[in-house]
Amino acid sequence: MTVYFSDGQFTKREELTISIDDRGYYFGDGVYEVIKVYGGELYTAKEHIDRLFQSAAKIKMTIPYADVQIMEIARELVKANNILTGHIYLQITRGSAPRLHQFPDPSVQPVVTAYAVNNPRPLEGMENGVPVKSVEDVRWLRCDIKSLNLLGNVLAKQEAYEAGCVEALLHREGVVTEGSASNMFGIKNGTVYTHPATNLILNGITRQVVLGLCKDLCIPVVEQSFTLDEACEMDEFILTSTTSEVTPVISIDGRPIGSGVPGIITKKLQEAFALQIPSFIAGE
Ligand code: PSZ
Repeated sequence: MTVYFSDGQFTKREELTISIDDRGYYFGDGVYEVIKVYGGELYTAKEHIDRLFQSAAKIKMTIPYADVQIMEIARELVKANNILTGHIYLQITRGSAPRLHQFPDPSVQPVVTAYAVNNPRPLEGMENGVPVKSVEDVRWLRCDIKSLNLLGNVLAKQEAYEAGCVEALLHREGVVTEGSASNMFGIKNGTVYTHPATNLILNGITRQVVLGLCKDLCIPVVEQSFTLDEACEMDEFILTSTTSEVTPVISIDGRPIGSGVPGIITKKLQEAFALQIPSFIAGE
């Protein structure tokens, strides 16, 4: 039995109801987070919950819970669903009210929904690397908000999939921003380059972990944007996300990166990443 959290309580999936008037449904008017679970433990949960509150504040929405309560809901879902390796999905919409663009009356409470699923680590992609396709980034200018409005991301991901790639490498007029659901890093002559955490990207929690690992490993980092042409000339390329961890990118638009196989710095970062996840089990 799958246990969800909805409307202030834990509910069976079959018994969960969402209103037709939910603003998430009409407008994508809400924010969300995905938190990874390793060995039954939440990973970087505080960072994700802090970002959830920041996203909510940026869209002028007040979450009807304290951060510790959100953490407790996430923990409870892990327990109730026996999650070992998987993730929590948590979303908050501006509530349910007749369809008008302007905010509803303050008495309308935001709707918090969450669930947990088992989901194995994507070891094949992490080991062998993945191809990406460049796609024009046509999203709005507040990509720093983890908003439910994902049409730009969805269309980009689909375009990549149709080209046989697993991720879209987004660029604004030739300047690389991020992936449709990941952050992008290039490595050239031993230095790691990635787009700075501005309004044009989501400042990924995994991105921040990887930047910390670079520091620990004395790998120089430059948080500066680079072009699509420069991306193709990198020695190594990486994408990161909560579920993809550190995944090597082996080609862009069919052009191999470096020698077309995961590189040395990529492997170093993957190793360091694996060592800091809770309950790390070698080879899992
Ligand atoms: O399961 C999945 O496919 C997931 S879980 C998280 C994501 C995808 N993506 C998060 C994300 C994103 O949507 C965009 C546009 N940029 C960067 C990221 C990476 O953020 P973190 O590392 O916090 O997951």
